[in-house]
Amino acid sequence: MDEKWWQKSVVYQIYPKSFNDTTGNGVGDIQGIIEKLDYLKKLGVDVIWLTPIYASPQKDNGYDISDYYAIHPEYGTMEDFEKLLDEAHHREVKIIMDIVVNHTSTDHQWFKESRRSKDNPYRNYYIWKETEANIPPTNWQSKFGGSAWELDEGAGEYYLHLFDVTQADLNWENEAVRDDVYKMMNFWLDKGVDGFRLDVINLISKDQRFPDDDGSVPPGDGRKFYTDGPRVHEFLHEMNQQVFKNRETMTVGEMSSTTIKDCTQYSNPKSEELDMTFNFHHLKVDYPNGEKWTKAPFDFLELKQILSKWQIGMQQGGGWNALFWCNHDQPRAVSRFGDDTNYHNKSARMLATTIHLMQGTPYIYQGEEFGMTNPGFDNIEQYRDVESINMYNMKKEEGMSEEDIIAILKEKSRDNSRTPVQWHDGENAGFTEGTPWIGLPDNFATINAEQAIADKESIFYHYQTLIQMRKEYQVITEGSYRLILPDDLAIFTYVRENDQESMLVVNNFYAEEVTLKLPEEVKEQFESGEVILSNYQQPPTQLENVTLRPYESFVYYIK
Ligand code: TEU
Repeated sequence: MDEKWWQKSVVYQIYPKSFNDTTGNGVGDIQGIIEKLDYLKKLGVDVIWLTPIYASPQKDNGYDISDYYAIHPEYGTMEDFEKLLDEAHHREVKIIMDIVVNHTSTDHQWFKESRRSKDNPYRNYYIWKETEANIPPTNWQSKFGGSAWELDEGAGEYYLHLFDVTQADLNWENEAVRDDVYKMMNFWLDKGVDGFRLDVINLISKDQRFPDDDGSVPPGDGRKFYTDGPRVHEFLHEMNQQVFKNRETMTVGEMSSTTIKDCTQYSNPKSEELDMTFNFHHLKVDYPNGEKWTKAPFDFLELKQILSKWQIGMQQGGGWNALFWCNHDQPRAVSRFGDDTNYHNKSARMLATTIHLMQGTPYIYQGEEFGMTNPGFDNIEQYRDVESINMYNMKKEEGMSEEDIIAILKEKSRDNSRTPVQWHDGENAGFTEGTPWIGLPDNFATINAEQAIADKESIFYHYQTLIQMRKEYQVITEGSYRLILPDDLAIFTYVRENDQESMLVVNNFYAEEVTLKLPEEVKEQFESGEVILSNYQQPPTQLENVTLRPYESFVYYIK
């Protein structure tokens, strides 16, 4: 295997707005990130992924960019950013930027020009359609609710926005758009950034017929006409040739509602598109019938099945997975798949082991390394996210009770992961000396970074160990993957294997004790193996009828 540096790396995602505020304005900033680099170095991560820090009206916290070449003033200056790059590189930590090129903010100069007139040179930078009698050009729905088309009175036409109405989709059919995007990406790479996370990059190519969705394939919101669309592989190959080729970059594409087939193509080095892909299928196991806005437990068997299918499928197709439980759009992992109250430490460590020992590049979302939880906001006033607020209004209109809506938001809102990082038990958890832009859960008194560093048994050190293991054990990078006990209702266990080494990973996903009944051949294989990781102080010493304790997790290894 021709190994790439990012195959042995672990990435740490920073959502700057909620990371660390040094100015007292209640919003995190670049200097705040610099302050915490030594902390990240102690954790051992190799790469930082910064969510968007470009100039933006912040309707979607920076995913609505108004100037790709400028830093959002609340976060600091270009000098601050250059300092961050230097300081990170000095510590051998790389930085990848989040690039949002499916859409721009409607405050972007291109859009301002575009809406002016039909013969403006920028008109064709976006997707404009004329229709009769105030009916949107298609029945496509925005991901944040409502029609994906907005009538611009001045322009006299509709423009497409798959996300918020202030996030207008760029027209990738237009070569000038593509050239401008590549130029901008080269600008950041020339500055020294180490790569990109590409926001919803599999949505950039739309079916140019713009048909109505007849609903024959759920969810019938139009996505089948632009997800992994007709020219997406062509565009990404072109981007690769014009931007990434002959550089040591790392690129990860965020793929919405995608397929294994497409993701192997995006990330197989032979196609020369991207290095790896995020997909979200394993994070829809608590969306009954595909519906996010419900309150539901997660389907454990489905979770195992999906993760395993992607492990095997991507390996077979020569692709590469990004591994993750959480990001800034997802609820906190320990609250969602673990027990954030009674088994906080055990379940968070168990979840970390489960995902980190798979094949791919693991991502840690800020605060996950010491088990930050959902805040449990029970009043709509506490929510900030545009998607959550839209949903609240829509459900209200549909007649759902306040109580039911809040119960859903408490579990599903994107704000769950956007609360400030809990650094210590002091005021505002050490995030800001001002008023934080979004509230914090009370549990920062006990769940915080300082406490985690002081406790040798903490979640933090468990992550630190997992990061080191990836460097030490080649089998984690290149080994095959085999799911054991696929039908077991509580245990997620798998084997990783290469010519020299084997690893047996065992995880109890529940608070009840359960007997581990491994197949004979697995027990034999690991009979003289040793435990190299565990979340209990005394892990089992053999594999015959072991009773797993609540959220118990351990790893057997044999060479
Ligand atoms: O998210 C894309 C996306 O489709 C989501 O995960 C989205 O949050 C979900 O569908 C809502 O239910 C990316 C960014 O990560 C997200 O923060 C942005 O809001 C979005 O793109 C638009 O740029």
